[in-house]
Amino acid sequence: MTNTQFNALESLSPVLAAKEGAMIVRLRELKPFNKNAAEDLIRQEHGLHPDDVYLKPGRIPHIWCPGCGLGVVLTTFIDALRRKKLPVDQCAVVSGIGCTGRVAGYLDMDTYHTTHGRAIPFATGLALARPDINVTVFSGDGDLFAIGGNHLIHAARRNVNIKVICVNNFNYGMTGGQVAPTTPMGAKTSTTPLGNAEPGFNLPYLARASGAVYVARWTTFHPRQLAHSIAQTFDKKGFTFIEAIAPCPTGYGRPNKLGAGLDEMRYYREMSEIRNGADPAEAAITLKGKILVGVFVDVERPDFMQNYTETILKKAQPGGRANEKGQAA
Ligand SMILES: Cc1ncc(C[n+]2csc(CCOP(=O)(O)OP(=O)(O)O)c2C)c(N)n1
Ligand code: SF4
Repeated sequence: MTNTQFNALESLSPVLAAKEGAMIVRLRELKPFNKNAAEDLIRQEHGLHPDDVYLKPGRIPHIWCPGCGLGVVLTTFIDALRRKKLPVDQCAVVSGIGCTGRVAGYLDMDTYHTTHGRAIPFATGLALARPDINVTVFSGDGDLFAIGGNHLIHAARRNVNIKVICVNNFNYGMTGGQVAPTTPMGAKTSTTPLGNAEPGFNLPYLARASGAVYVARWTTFHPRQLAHSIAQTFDKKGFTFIEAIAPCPTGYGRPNKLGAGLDEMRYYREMSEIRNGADPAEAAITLKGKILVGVFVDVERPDFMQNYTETILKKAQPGGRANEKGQAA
């Protein structure tokens, strides 16, 4: 029930509204959005920030908790767009569900907030239909590697031309800090109060083994390197994967006594070791161990579109099978 509906009910029957009010979730209504009017207002109040041209000012303030690392990752993405001078009408961002999935709602370009785990199949369709635009998938570790894990490995195997940015905060942030496939063994979450009994995925190793042509990992303590990596992926053809480790003081920091968001960031600074070119097999994350960061993989191989064109499309043309041994044209 929206606030307007609730207020109408309250004016008709305060008793019923009070009774219902305890049970009904009241949704925050989004004000009608006029970008020009919003920008004018911002200009009058404090002037436009250079990033504002990439954001929907009417959608701010965002929903993220104080100290959350998501704002840093979003800023590095904008930084990369600016460095590459990529026009927003040549970009699309697809995200799944979760705190990270909210990124799609804040960017002022073609963005799609899809269902949980389905950002990659959605982006695959988009990338195949519009090979001329830059398609980025922005989603959480739970979204991409739990419910969406199968989609990710197959898109990497096919080398579909999409750029994946996975924000890894080691838990399901949005739904209450449950254990995720990235939670390090021994770490506490709301569903593993005694410690996680399972090892977490090594995301760069998994992405590389599945076929990604570019694989990097940075933390929010490395915004410049992260922005540089994101910009590099814009120039690559094929499936690229960047893991951005980000503090989630609410879901992960609290049970693991990592302190506030800034303390968690300090922790990542202390624990990170930059090793560009390292074998992703060595990049597993343990509870107290070092966190390898850097660009681990940067290779070339034909992307899905090229393979599909060579293998099927060309042969499907009249006379296209003439060169096949023993086959009539
Ligand atoms: C099919 C389905 N299952 C479960 C959910 C509930 N759900 C919403 S977000 C989420 C986890 C998100 O975790 P992650 O992708 O790590 O993102 P974060 O919130 O940490 O950024 C879950 C399980 C859902 N929305 N849809
Ligand atoms: S729950 Fe975690 S990931 Fe979600 S907004 Fe809060 S700090 Fe960020």
